[in-house]
Amino acid sequence: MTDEPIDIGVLGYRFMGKAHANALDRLPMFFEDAPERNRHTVIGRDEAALADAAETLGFEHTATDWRDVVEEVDAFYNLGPNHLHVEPSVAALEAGTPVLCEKPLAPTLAGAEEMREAAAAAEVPAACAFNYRFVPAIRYAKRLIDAGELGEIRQVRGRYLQDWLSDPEAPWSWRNDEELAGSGALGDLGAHTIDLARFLVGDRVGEAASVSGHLKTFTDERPVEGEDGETRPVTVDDAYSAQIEYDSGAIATFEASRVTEGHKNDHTIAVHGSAGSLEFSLERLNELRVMTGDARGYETVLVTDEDDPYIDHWWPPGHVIGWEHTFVHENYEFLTAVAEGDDFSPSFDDAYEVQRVIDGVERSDAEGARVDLN
Ligand code: SOE
Repeated sequence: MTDEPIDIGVLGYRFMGKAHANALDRLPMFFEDAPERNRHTVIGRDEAALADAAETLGFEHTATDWRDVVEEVDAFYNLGPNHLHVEPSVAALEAGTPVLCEKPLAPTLAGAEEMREAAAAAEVPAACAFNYRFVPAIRYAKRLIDAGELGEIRQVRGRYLQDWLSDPEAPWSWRNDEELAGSGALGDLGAHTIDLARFLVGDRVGEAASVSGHLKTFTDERPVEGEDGETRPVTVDDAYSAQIEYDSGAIATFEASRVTEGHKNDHTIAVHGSAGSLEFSLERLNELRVMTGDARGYETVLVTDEDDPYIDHWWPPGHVIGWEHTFVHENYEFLTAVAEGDDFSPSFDDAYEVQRVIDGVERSDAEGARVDLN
């Protein structure tokens, strides 16, 4: 256990940078037993934007090269685009610096393997920021499943639907490029669902044993922002669907899309067993629909009681929490693992298992057939 404040270096300061900086800012007031931490250095390329970000997000220093930071801090947050996940994270781990890396772990399975091996050699916490594991209702669902309330797990059904790329004129970004992102909706959104299923039922169904998948791109090129008339090709999926069979014989059906009109950030997962079912929706993240025992239908449980996961840190029952709170819970657990030298889950090993399924979906789509993952 270290008593010195944990100096944190963060690569990236936009969407995820703000989500994690906000989480760090909440810890003193709501998680009094969280390890002392310090927003030490924020890393980026544009010095002017970086200076603004440092002030807005509360960082003491700025840097334009992660190589100057990863050995100087006590924890390295890699919140950069997917193509920047491998090299900086491996360098930090080789320097003995714990890492929190945004999902998906890497654009490719080979890159994920390199990160997993560096984490195994480093023996410090190496986390992948699958933040939906830190929703109280998801933790409540895992308690029910682990207690056997659903019986033998047979099916998982998950989908993650967004609409921000529905407009073919929505500008091109790194998320549309296979070299930079690895995949589209599959890795960006599907990774969350694949991991969440593994978190909820992995102990009972084992790992994914086979997968068949399909990738679809509806818009093949997109305009480059600020470059009148210039377009770039879209080389990743707008949508994917997949069917998985786990070691136990349980099956899963997953899909995700970034072109589903009318769905903003619609992540749902359902688990069905021999003795019951449960369903979760991110759009109603304080609730869990549960059917167990002799119930004749689903019951909606409001997961905001003081003995529900994390809720005692926040407000009285019924004073609901939101998306941003999952990052507070995740940062609390990660920094506690860093301070106490404990393991952290979801780890790079967990994230590698997600990447194995992503790679399987890509191979199945390319081959037009189901593929074994073992
Ligand atoms: C995509 O728009 C995205 O930001 C994902 O990258 C995040 O992981 C998800 O939580 C919200 O949507």
